Order: sequence, then structure tokens, then C-alpha cells
Amino acid sequence: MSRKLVLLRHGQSQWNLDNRFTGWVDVDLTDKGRTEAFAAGELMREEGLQFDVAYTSVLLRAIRTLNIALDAMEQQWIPVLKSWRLNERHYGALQGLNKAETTAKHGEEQVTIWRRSYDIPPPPMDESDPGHPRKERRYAEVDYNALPDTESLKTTLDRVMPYWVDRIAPDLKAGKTVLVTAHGNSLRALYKYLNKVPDEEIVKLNIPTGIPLLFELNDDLGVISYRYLGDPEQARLAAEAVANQARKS
Ligand code: DG2
Repeated sequence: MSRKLVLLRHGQSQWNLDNRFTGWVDVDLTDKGRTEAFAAGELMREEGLQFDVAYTSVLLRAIRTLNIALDAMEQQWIPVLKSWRLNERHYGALQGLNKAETTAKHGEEQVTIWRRSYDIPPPPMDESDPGHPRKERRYAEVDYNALPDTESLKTTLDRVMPYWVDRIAPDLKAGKTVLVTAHGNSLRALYKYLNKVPDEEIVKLNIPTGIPLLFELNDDLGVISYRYLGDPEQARLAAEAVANQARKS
């Protein structure tokens, strides 16, 4: 029996539009982002996907995308679980900075390392920063030492994995069809794990906003196939645009 998993990056956020590093900053969707979220739901409905459960982060852009997509599918009733472990990678001291301006200042090579390398994190956020997760009520239940001041893709994967093992994988093994609505880098981490992408290859992976990525998995949750729903050329161009976001303007 094959099991179905959809990974969906949220629709365009205000800071995606403004081209700013976002990480754990809680920005909303733009109008375009809401349209993308609805279109993602329509694609999943046309595919005939009937979800049993959905998972998302504790960040508004992912939660709102999930709600809009569930509306489009008329599947608002399914259980929804939220976890900080599905949050975007914490972008450390880069959060809030414009990506193209950061490239102009630090060079393309350095910014590509910060954005796409596997195990090199951006510079950390100062603990005294009012935006530090240790100061936010929504993380009050999380172990103080588990809350990051910066994250590489590797440390993002390290904190996503316990949630995969404890919650998502058992649902898939039980035969449930699962939707995970999250973020560019928390989903790159899951993609890397599922597709066993070597560390040095992951630099090339960019996930576009609002395009559902459907995986068919075997009983051991090995990947049988995966594809973006809708027009593959549109998905390819959208991923390319994400890769180029930090280019100097
Ligand atoms: C983006 C990803 O996260 O940025 O934190 O800026 O998916 O929540 O919009 P998302 C951010 P890049 O790694 O693509 O620069």
C-alpha cells in the first residue's frame, strides 16, 4: 500500500515580497500569498487528495496557508497539529535584513553559504534582542535550551526529526494521508531526509511558495515517487526565482 504525504511551503509572505530574511519573525501572507494558498488547495482537491491530518508550524504564514488550502478543499474538519519544530530555520542576526543588500555587503558566496549550506549557520541573534524566541510567550512550554539563536539546515533537521519520528511518521505508517504546511528550510530539511540528499547537494534545492509537493511512500516510508502538483515548468521557474532572491539588485 502506498502512503501519501504532501509538503507545502506557505504562500508569499510580506517579507518574501520585501525580500527580507524572515526565519522566526511572524509575518502574514500578502494578497498574492493568499491566492497561492487557495490555488494550492485547488490543486490538491483536483488530485483527489483526502487528508486525515495536517501539521504546521506555530508561525502565522504557514497556519494561514493551511487554513486557506483546507477551505479550498472543503476539508476544514481534519485534525490540525501545530509545532515549533516545523518552524522556519532561525535566521539569527540576518532576520529582518534585505537579502540583496546583504549580498551587496557580504558577497554572493557568503550569502549562499548562509542561505543554502548544510551545516554553517548565520551569525547568532543577540540574547538581549527583544525578538529572541526565549522572550516569546508562544515558546514558553519549549525547553529553554532548545530555543535557537541561529540555525543551519543541519540543526533545523535535528529539531524537525523528533517530530517526524514521534508524530508524522506514525500517522503515515498507520495509512493516513498527511499534509505538512511549513517553510522553505524546514521543508528542505524534510526533503533532504526523505530523498537522502547528500550534504553537498542540498545547496541546489529551493522550494517555491504555494506549490504542493506530493510524495508517495512505501510501507517503510521510503520514497516511491514525488512531484509538484500543477505545471512542472511553473514550479521549476518559481524555485529558480527563490534561488535568485539574494542576487544584488
Ligand atoms: C524564508 C526562506 O523562509 O528564505 O526565512 O527568509 O519559507 O518562511 O519564507 P519562509 C526566510 P531563504 O532561505 O529562501 O532565503
